[in-house]
Amino acid sequence: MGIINVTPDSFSDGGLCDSPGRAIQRAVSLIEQGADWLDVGGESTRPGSMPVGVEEELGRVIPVVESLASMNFSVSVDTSKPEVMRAAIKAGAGMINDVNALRAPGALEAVAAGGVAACLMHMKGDPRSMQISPRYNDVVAEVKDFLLQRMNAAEAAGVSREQLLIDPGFGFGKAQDHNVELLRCLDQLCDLDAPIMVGLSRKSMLGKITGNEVSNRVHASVAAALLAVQRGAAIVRVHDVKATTDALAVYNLVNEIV
Ligand code: 8Y7
Repeated sequence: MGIINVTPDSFSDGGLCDSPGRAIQRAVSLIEQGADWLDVGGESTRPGSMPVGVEEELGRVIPVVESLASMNFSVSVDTSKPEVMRAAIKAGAGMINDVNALRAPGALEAVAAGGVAACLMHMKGDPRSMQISPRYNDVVAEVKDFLLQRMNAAEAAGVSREQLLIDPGFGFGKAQDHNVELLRCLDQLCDLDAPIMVGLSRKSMLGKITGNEVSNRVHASVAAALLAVQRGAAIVRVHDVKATTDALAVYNLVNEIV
């Protein structure tokens, strides 16, 4: 899954597209590089970021979704707002990627009515404060428990099990040890019986390991994506699509995955 950020303040400028035209150009390029999905986002969720209004987010995201869907690309929309979810689904989105796991009032209903896929991501706290000393007794068990609860809530609201994906939310209310433990033990999420999606691309977890700035985290990101796939991830959300698909081509051939 290739990342298309239509925000002026995203964490990694590699995905930055400040006009619909540039977003579409980047999308076509990512598809050519081997992306199966495009994740379009209009609100930055990086640590410390401020919320964006509904109208602002709709204006950034919907024109891009309409164009990409009309080109028959599979479009995911990164949003936590039910209004944006409904408009995105109407515009042709096939997936809602919600870092808030459909906890906003009306979000579960929007996905149930739309019948599209939804990625439920774990986040402890909110983007403003989540990186202030996050604590867990057992990070893997707690993330798993949260995801199971959200899957059950989704099903109770009429979202079918087949619509759901799950994501441990690397960097969302997690210290370095938590992130590493979650990647090491990612296969334990397979018990939940939903496809696993991960976002590790260029994240500070990789900066802490390598000492590299955001602009120089491609190699570490590719390694992390491969480790996640090896442990059961079905979708990797990345900025560097060509580097990742090349690595996965080697991985798949050696593992006889056609
Ligand atoms: C993730 C994500 C971000 C992630 C899913 C970034 C929107 C920060 N991270 N969605 N979004 N998983 N599902 O660095 O890890 O891209 S935003």
